[in-house]
Amino acid sequence: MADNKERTLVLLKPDAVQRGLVGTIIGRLEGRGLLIAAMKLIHMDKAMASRHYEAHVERPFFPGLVDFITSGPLVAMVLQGPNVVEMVRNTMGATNPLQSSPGTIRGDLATDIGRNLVHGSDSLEAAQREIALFFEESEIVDYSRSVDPWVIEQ
Ligand code: D4T
Repeated sequence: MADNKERTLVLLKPDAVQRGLVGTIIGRLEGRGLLIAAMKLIHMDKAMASRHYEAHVERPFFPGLVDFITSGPLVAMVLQGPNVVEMVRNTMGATNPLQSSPGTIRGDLATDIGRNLVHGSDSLEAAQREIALFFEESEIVDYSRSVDPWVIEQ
C-alpha cells in the first residue's frame, strides 16, 4: 500500500493569483482528496526563485521564468497523500498547456508555457528540497481527517 504521508510542494503561481483562480485550483486539488498540510501567500525574491529553479539556470527561458515567478505573490502549499507527486502532476497536466489534456488544470485554464498557473514537485526528493525552501518544519501540520477512510482504503 502507498505511503499516505507522502508530501509534495505545490505553487499557485502569480498568474493564478492575478487571474483569481486560486480557489478554483485549490478546489481541484482538494477535490481529489489530497490533504493540505501547509499553505501561505508569499512574494518570492530573485534569490529564492533562483534556488527554486536552480535546475534551469542555464536554460534560455530562465531569466523570464525568474521575472515571472517574482512578479507578484503566489500561494505555496504542501499537499499530502498516497502517490501525491504523481497525483498532483496528473491533475496539473503537461507543462506546456498546448499538450495538457482537457480536464487538467493547465488543459482547462492555461494557454502559454510561461504562464502555466501551477507548479508541483517532480519527485519525492525534489519535494523534500522544495518544501524546505518554502516552509519551516513547524509550519507543516500533521493531522488526519475523519473523511480519510472514505478517500483512502485503510
Ligand atoms: P513547474 O516547475 O512550473 O511545475 O513546471 P514543470 O516541472 O512542469 O516543468 P519544468 O520544470 O520543465 O519547467 C519549469 C518552468 O519553466 C517554464 N518553462 C519551461 C518555460 O517558460 N519555457 C520552457 O521552454 C520550459 C521548458 C514553465 C515551467
